[in-house]
Order: sequence, then structure tokens, then C-alpha cells
Amino acid sequence: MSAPRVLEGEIVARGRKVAVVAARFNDFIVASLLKGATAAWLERGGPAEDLLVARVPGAFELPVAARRLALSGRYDAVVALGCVIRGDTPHFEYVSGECARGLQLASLETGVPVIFGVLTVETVEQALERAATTAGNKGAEAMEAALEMASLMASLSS
Ligand code: INI
Repeated sequence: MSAPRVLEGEIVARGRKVAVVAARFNDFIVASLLKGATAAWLERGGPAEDLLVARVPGAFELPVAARRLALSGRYDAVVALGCVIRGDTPHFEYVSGECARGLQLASLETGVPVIFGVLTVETVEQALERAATTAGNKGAEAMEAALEMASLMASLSS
């Protein structure tokens, strides 16, 4: 019996162009996510000059900037980085929900992978765990997902 043909993206940065859009809100966490994403890009063989980083005020502003970058046609993938901490107000639901919805929309509307590297957590401790500098950095994971999707999208259209 013949096996099905399986397509899977490779996590390789050389030859790719990626944009990162990162929120400044909760920068004590987002800075670590950005460090992780940049380190993953360099480790996977990406030249520093082929990685663009754009900053926005907060997670709520990530979708519009991600969409603009995706629409430019210059990037194979966009990575959105941010951190929303629940706190005591319903603000959390609006910011995190609209951010997730907007990023997914930007991806579906443009056909460019937009990666959700936004922490949505209950506490600062949970955020710190996910932005660790050693293992489990969600920024690095987001970059790896971006590279895998960029590669997969290229093979799906060839
Ligand atoms: N933005 C975040 O990125 N994280 C948060 O936790 C947050 N909280 O809690 O309010 C937050 N708010 C700002 C928001 O993203 C917008 O920048 C602001 O509302 C202006 O549109």
C-alpha cells in the first residue's frame, strides 16, 4: 500500500523575510519574548538585516500593524508578540479577545501566516514562566512556528 504524501514546513530562516510586531505594554515580559524570537531567528540561520521589528503601544494595536506588514508583500510571515495579564477588570477580555481575533483575521485576509505570540495569563508569575530566558520562551516558539508556516505555505503553492 502506498503511503500518503505528507507536507511539513522546515524551520529554516535563511532566504526568508519575517516581520515581528511587538507591544510595548508589559515590556518587562515582551522584551524577553522579543529576545527569544530574535535568538531563534539567528539560530535558524537568518541574517539580522532580514528581520524587521515594529513596536506598537499595546496588544490591542497588534492586529492593524500585523495586517499592514502582511499586506506589504515583503514578508513570508509576521510574528505578533505581546502580554495581556488579567488583573481585576474586564479590560483583559476585550484586549486579549480582540487581539486574537484581529490577528487571525489579518492572517486569513492576507494569506500570510500571522503567528500568535501573545501571552494571555492570570498572573505576572505565569507570564514570567512563559517568557523564560532558558527554556520555554514563547517568543522563540512563535518564531519557529512562523518559519515552519512560511516554508509550508511555499510548498503548498508550488
Ligand atoms: N495592553 C497589553 O498589551 N496588555 C495588557 O495587559 C493591557 N491591559 O491590561 O490593559 C493592555 N492594554 C492596552 C491596550 O492594548 C491598548 O494599547 C490601549 O487600550 C490603547 O488602545
